[in-house]
Amino acid sequence: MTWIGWPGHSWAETASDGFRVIRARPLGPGSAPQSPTFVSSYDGTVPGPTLRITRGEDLCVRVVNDLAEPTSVHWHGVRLPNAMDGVPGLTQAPIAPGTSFDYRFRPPDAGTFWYHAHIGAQVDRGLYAALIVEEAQPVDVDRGIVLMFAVPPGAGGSPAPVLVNGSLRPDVPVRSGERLRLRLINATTARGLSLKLEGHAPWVMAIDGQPTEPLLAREGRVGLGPGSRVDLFIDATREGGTVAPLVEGVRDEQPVARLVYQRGGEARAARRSAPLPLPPNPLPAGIDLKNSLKAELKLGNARPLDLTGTPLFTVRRSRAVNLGLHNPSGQLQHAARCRRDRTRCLRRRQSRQVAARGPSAGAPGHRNGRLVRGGLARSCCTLLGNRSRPALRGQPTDQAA
Ligand SMILES: [Cu+2]
Repeated sequence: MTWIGWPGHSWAETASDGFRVIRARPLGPGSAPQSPTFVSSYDGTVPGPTLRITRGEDLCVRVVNDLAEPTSVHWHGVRLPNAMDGVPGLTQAPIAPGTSFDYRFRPPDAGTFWYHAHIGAQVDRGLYAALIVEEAQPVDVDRGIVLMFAVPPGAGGSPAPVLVNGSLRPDVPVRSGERLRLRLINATTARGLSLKLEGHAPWVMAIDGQPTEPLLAREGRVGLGPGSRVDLFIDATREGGTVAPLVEGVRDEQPVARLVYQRGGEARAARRSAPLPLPPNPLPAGIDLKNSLKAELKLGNARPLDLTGTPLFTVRRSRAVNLGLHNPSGQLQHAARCRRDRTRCLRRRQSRQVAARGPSAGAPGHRNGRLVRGGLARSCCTLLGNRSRPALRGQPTDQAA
């Protein structure tokens, strides 16, 4: 699989000890921001450089802080040692201006992840980028494309505009006949997305970095909660010179990007056969519910998280936790996320229904978190070997339930 560069992406510099160096720095007049609203960046672009490794390799990143304020980096969705999780004041000291911090870990899972600053609103100001862990085995696609969705800070309008890879309504060049792997990343902190690619029938291949049985997204529509990722396979069946809009929203659809077929290609009448599932990651297939710890959590209004306070519960490593998530508001849906661990929704729906509502609405499989509409939802979280404090994080989204 080859990667065709995207404006704004760059490759990180490598230090003599093999660490890739990433600089958190202000986005000055000399840099090339695609949106004037971002003020910070990794290496001068928003999003920052896409990091790619193959499963089984160590990720070695030296984050240099060239900002005037402290920062730290969180690796969203990756199961990793506690000390690498990037939560200032809990898992590490903040990286002071003019200093650096070395992150080194071996992600156990292949998939689509992302990294971002973990202090205040730095992520919304431009400190985010993609982390791709490639499968060790070849995957049957011609090309991979990362699409990161964000809302520019201070954006007005209802709904606020959605940027794709830092740009407003960019064109994504494609060739007739190729099978693409689209890695969609919702890099917003509070905006759920409902995305639809006109004229194509995407296969949903992975959700939150974990492979799922390939399933056709009904009407080409997929849902992504804040922070979520979906991997799609798309057969580019149209002829050269045509365009296919990618739209966002359910009632008020707005175009956020376009697939632009390069000229000269012939349309493919037949789609390729259904893809094989992506190779599995090392996660347990079953959950021991009988011996699980039952806990309930009420999702209240957003308030500062006291990471050093009394834990919600304490549980032996590897024991399953059967967690009821209660959203009393009935109005807003909440995004709940289990950090450094995976959760699994207990109420399975038929895949056809799942496709109709978008895959993140309740597809079976391991996830980072889920959206909780008014009422009670139940998720199961198995602590898979982090001798640490996985954090549950919930916040209201800006979508009505
Ligand atoms: Cu995150």
